[in-house]
Amino acid sequence: MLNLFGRRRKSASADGQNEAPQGELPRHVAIIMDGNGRWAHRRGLPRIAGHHAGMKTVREVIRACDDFGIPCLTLYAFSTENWKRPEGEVEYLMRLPEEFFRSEIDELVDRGVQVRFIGDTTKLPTHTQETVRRTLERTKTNDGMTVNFALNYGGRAEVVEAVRAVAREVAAGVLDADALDEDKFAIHLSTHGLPDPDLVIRTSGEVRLSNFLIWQAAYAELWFTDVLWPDFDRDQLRQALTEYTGRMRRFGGLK
Ligand code: V07
Repeated sequence: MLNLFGRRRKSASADGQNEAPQGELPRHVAIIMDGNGRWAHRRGLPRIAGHHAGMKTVREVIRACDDFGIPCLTLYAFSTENWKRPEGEVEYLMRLPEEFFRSEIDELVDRGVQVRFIGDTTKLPTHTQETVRRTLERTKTNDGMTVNFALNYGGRAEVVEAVRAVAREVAAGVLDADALDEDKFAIHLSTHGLPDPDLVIRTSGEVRLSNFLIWQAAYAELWFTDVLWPDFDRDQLRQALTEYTGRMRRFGGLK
């Protein structure tokens, strides 16, 4: 059902499935989607089967965030380190954006989701870049939640790129080096226009940031789970959010 703004209304389902935890929700959730390979291995399946299952979780988590009213979600889909994986696996991963586009774009548009990308997409195969372009094109006028895919992303590389941009401004005489501050610096990051992540989630038991949003996550709450990414679902997300709102209540006003 469409509301006055032509957007689909969030329907409160009878089973409470769509209900967000009470309290101050994060404005931006960022997720390191780890454990696809291990999930597949445990089932005697090839790693790519894990990535495929992981893509279904991406769909479910976007739906859940939209239903809960989380305005922004960033997903670490491919890191600059991931090129070191076997060639066949990388090739498969580079097809996932197309597959996702094919099966999900209508629902994303219907929900008013705006898709963005961070990372150096110019180094991706042409067919992947083409999907990135089409996805941006199809969702650019949407005014619902933002889903930000990190593709060929590395936090340090992003910071270095921003430093380069600042250095160019200083060299060109448009910026006084002493006038540089955190806000003026952050303008040059690829997340410009998005709020900093309030909550970073990592699945599959690793307790590290692994070069993900290192500048932006400076004040983020961190939540780790042993659940493998393909097994992550709405209920785990709700758990993470419930813990987040609890922490906010306890530290209310002090942060
Ligand atoms: C990828 C599935 C999720 C688990 C982590 C790694 C594998 C969704 C996308 C995607 C990318 C662009 C886009 C829409 C969806 C994706 C890669 C890997 C490279 F516009 N999942 N997913 N891209 N995995």
